[in-house]
Amino acid sequence: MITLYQFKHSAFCLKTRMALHAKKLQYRVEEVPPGIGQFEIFKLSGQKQVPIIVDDNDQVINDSSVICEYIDKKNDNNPLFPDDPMLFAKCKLIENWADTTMAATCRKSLIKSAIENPQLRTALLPDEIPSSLRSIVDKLPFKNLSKISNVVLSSKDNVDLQKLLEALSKSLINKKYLVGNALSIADIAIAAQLSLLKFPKSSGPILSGEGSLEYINNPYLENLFIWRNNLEEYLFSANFQ
Ligand SMILES: N[C@@H](CCC(=O)N[C@@H](CS)C(=O)NCC(=O)O)C(=O)O
Repeated sequence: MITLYQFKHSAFCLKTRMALHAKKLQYRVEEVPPGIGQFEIFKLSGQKQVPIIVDDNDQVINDSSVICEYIDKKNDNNPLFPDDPMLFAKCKLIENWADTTMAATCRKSLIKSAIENPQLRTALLPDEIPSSLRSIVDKLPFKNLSKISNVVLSSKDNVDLQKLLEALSKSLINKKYLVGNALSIADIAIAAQLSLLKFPKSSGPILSGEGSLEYINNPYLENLFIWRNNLEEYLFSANFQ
C-alpha cells in the first residue's frame, strides 16, 4: 500500500489525496509534525518538503506533480492526463500555474487571513500542539502585523488571481471540468489550491468554509467554490472509493 507523508492543511498534500482517490488507490496517511518531523522526510527523500509517498516497493517519490504522474501510471482508472496532445498540454499548463503562481498568492492570502483572524490562526496549528499553547498563540498581538500582511500580498498578484478565478468560475457554470470532458489533473490542482482561500469540508468542521474574506465574499467566485465542493464530495465519497 502507498503511504502518504503530509501536513494536514497543505494544498499540495490535498492535491495528492484527491489524485489517489481519483485513481481509486488504497493509501495510508502519516501526519508529519512541521519542523521536527521533516528530519524523517529528509532521511526518506533527501529533501524536506511534503508531500512524499512511499510505495510498497520502497520507492520514495517527492513533489506532488511527480507523485501524480507516478500514480497515474499505476492503473487505468480515471486517467489524470488526457491522451490528446493539446488537452495534455492544457492540463500541464494549468497544473504548473496552480502549483506556482496560484499557490504562492493563495499562501500569502492565507497568511494575511491568519494574521487578521485569531480563530483561524489557532485552528491551523498542528493537532499535536497542546491547548495551553494554542490559547497563547490566540492571544499574541498579531493585529499590528496586519499592516505588514498588505506588503506580503501584492495587490497586483491579488487582483490578477481574482480576475483569473472569476473567469474560471464563469466558465464552469455550464461545464463540469476545466479541460475536455473528463476529470483531469487540471481540476485537481486548481481545486487543491482553492483550499487555502476557502477551506473545504475535508479540512474538518472548524476550518470548513473559513478563509480569505475577500475571496469568500466575492459573489463572482461562488460558483467556483460550489464546483470545488462538488468535486471533493465526488472524490472523497465512500461510494467512489
Ligand atoms: N512543488 C512541491 C511543493 C511542496 C511544498 O511547498 N510543500 C510545503 C507544504 S505545502 C512544505 O513542505 N513546506 C515545508 C518546508 O518547505 O520546509 C510539490 O508540488 O509537492
